Amino acid sequence: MSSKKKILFSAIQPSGMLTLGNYIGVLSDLVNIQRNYSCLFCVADLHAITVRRNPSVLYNSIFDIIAIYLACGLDPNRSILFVQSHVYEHAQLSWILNCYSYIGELSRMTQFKNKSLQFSKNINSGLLNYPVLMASDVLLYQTNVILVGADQKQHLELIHDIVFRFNKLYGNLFVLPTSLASLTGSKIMSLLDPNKKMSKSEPNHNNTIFLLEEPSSIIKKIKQAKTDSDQPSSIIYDQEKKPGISNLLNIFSIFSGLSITDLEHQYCDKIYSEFKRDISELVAEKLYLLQQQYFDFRKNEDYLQDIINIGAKKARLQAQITLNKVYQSIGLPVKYY
Ligand code: ATP
Ligand code: LTN
Repeated sequence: MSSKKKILFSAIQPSGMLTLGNYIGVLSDLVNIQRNYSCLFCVADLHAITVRRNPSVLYNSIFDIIAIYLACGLDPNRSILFVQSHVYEHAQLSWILNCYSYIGELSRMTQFKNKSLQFSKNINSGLLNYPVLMASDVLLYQTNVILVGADQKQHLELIHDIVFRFNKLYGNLFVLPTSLASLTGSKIMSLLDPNKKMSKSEPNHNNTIFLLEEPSSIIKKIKQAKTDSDQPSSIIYDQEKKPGISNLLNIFSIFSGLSITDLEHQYCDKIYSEFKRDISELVAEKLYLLQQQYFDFRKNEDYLQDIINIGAKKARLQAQITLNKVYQSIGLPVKYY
């Protein structure tokens, strides 16, 4: 990695089938992003075990995500691609940072509250400490820029609080990261309830487009997506009054490369069904191409394993430098290998 470029970190949990939200949030612009930053891409498997998972499903999802990253243009010679649990320093730093995080601030996190309701029989302390592990992911690499979807804002604020707290006590040890919301910075919303985030753990699959979904099913779901009830129908971006059409305009804009204003002009005298036909065909076609690339990578698990072995080695070299500095600053002896 070139030392002149800023360091960018991004991660995806292997918590289910990836969605269009994940794609637009963090995967759609990887080629450009790698040109501009020194990148680390991580499969956040330790984050995923905050919820009970079937071991073989979890194992396979980790390799699925590696293959998706590659299909989206991640170049392993240019960027570091690794699995979080292979770099032990994440868990070590996380323990230390837990001692600098407060139960009050962690229990106020919206994601913690939502997941506690969703998994009310398993409100484990990993769910509460989840954002501290996320802070460790980022801070270990002296990350300048975090690539995350717009839904992670609250966790980023917590990372800032931890950095300020730690740096105030021990000097400027951690870099204060900023966030890069890819392309539009949009949060992609659920198809049938555009006031809710599109999520892989959503039980009603009609709300979500999965990256590996059949083209015909993608077309059907977009055609059924909730639009707004104003008459006559108008294809105008207005997040508050027209959340359904605005969500589809965001998606259309990313997939077509056209601005939202261009799309509004192009469809000013068209009806919702024509608009939906065009966007659904475009999304289905582009995702079909992505799927072909994905299947090519996914069938060679040995190759994927080689990539993550190399990625973990490179990531550890960087992570150990930061962890040693943390040890020294808080009074723990450093172990030299
Ligand atoms: P879950 O639904 O299980 O909580 P998730 O998809 O929200 O999963 P991750 O897999 O960890 O969580 O998300 C990976 C990245 O994709 C994150 O940076 C997240 O912000 C982004 N992302 C997820 N959903 C959306 C969405 N609807 N719109 C934009 N970005 C998203
Ligand atoms: N919590 C994130 C995934 C994640 C992450 C990270 C994102 C784990 N560690 C570090 C950016 C940086 C989510 O989207 N659910």
